[in-house]
Amino acid sequence: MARRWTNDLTHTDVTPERVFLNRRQLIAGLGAGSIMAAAGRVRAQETLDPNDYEDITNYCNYYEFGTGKTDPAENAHMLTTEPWSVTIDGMVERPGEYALQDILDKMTIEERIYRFRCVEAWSMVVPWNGFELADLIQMAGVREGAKYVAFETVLRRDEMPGVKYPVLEWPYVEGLRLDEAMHPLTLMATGLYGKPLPNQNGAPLRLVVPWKYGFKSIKSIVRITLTDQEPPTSWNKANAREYGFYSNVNPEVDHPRWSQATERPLGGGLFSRRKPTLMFNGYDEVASLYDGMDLKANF
Ligand SMILES: Nc1nc2c(c(=O)[nH]1)N[C@H]1C(S)=C(S)[C@@H](COP(=O)(O)O)O[C@H]1N2
Ligand SMILES: [Mo]
Repeated sequence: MARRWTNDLTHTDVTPERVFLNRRQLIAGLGAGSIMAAAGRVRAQETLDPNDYEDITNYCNYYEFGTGKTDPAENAHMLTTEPWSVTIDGMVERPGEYALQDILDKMTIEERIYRFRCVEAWSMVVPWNGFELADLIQMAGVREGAKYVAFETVLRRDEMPGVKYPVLEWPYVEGLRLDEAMHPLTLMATGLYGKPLPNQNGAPLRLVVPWKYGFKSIKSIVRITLTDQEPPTSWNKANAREYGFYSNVNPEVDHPRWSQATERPLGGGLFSRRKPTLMFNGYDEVASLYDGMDLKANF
């Protein structure tokens, strides 16, 4: 199938490469003394790739494993990710429990280098591996009248120490409008940086919607339900004033407690400078999905 999508990013945009280049520039402009002074705050390795791989995998949110920044990295190994299946139900032609292995056998895994921007204003460029959500939804077949797609994360009290705390209502749930879900940018990720997804990043299957804030990217998905009603979403249920259903990256709509006009690229340490955030995180090709909509009211 001819893809309706082209990437404007390459491996040189991936977070570790950018850090590497900034470091070179900075070091060129610094005297030896300031390099030594900076060494405590900046990694002194020749290449930063292994550390930056740690940055994206450790500075993560997976509240089912705890709310501390390092809890998911410490606890997520408890999650059993094999065997895995995804129930696809609701307004589909072929509802049922789909074994992940059967899904993967039918999908072409490709690499997608996407900007990824969290609501807390940090950003990265991440090489994901995965397949288009549209292809999975087509496998189950869309029934007439379906308008939304609801997603659910696995809930296992014995494997997820964070779910004894009522930080959120469990299981974690998310949702997209059907046209957002069918957009070729919308990815079901199975890996990152050329490796299988680490548990804390949502193994074995997580959503990536690169023009929306990071919390839309629901992890470890076990259920996908097509409906004609806007589905509830975890962060909206927790705080409707701060988190809307759409959650499109929008520099003109601030979070009630902070500005969304700029972002801080992650992994840079000393080299990290705020830069302007782009509408739809730079993915202009999705703008037509929202023609005629008030994106301040539908934040
Ligand atoms: N099930 C589940 N999915 C989740 C979360 C979570 O706590 N639980 N956190 C979200 C938030 S707030 C963000 S920013 C991203 C972080 O993804 P990453 O850790 O892979 O960078 O995952 C999202 N998906
Ligand atoms: Mo987040």
